[in-house]
Amino acid sequence: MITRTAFVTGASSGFGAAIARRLAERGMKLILLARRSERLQKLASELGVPAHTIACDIRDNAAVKSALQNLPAKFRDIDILVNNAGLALGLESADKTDWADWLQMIDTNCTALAYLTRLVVVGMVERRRGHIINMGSVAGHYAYPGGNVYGASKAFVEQFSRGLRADLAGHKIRVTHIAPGLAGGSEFSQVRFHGDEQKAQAVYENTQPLMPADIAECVDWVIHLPEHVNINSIELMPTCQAAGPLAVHRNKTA
Ligand code: NDP
Ligand code: 8X3
Repeated sequence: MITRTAFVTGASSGFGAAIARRLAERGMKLILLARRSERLQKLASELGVPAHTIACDIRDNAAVKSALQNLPAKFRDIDILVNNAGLALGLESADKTDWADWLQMIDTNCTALAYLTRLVVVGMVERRRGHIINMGSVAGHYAYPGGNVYGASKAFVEQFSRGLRADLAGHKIRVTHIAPGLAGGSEFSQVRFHGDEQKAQAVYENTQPLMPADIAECVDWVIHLPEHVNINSIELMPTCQAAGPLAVHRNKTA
């Protein structure tokens, strides 16, 4: 049996690390990308399958291209690309937000994801084999105060996934978009609130959020369905979460 190769971005933490562990349990070879090298090395040493690490900023096009061109031979044929690296920064309303945060979200969640996909999909088309899994968010479906550019970046991920489906359906390449809701067990909120632990923890207070293993379960499921089955999109939330009503602003009465 051919051992498949999966490329997981954002593997140093949260969803990405859980996905890597799950796919390693399935015996896949892994390519792991994130900025924090030590974390990747540690994870790679624990997986028990061949793993190649790429420690770089995914926004650095030249570094990403060079890393792909220099993949060791046994990792070159990428079967599964999990575009998971991403982040939210800030929860301020549009008039108060930090422009640098907006740019970083767009560069990471949209531009870098599209660039890596553009590079990897060429080989998939040549081999007529592959599965691209893109990590979106419920924030791309439902607007909430302060979600502005983060939500828009995740809406990009969903529409890009649809576009890829349209392009790749004839090449035996599957594309799946996964949109999780409130999820703990990762660094997402610490990153969003720039290291403010109190604010980060408040997000999960008195809830039972999704956990990274729940997302890994979805990835594992869509990959292991028969190859003629393509799950286009999954939206999942913890049971304690649901989409809220439309917002109506009412003027205060005296
Ligand atoms: P984490 O912060 O735990 O993980 C994010 C991962 O992305 C890390 O491995 C980080 O690695 C990597 N990353 C971020 N920026 C870069 C960069 N510039 N270059 C390379 N790697 C980068 O969060 P989650 O696991 O929760 O998030 C994973 C994905 O899931 C994200 O796309 C997020 O938007 C999405 N998501 C999260 C939800 C949640 O509530 N947690 C819900 C819905 C979607 P490093 O810092 O080492 O570079
Ligand atoms: C993460 C979920 O609701 O914080 O994408 O935007 S949310």
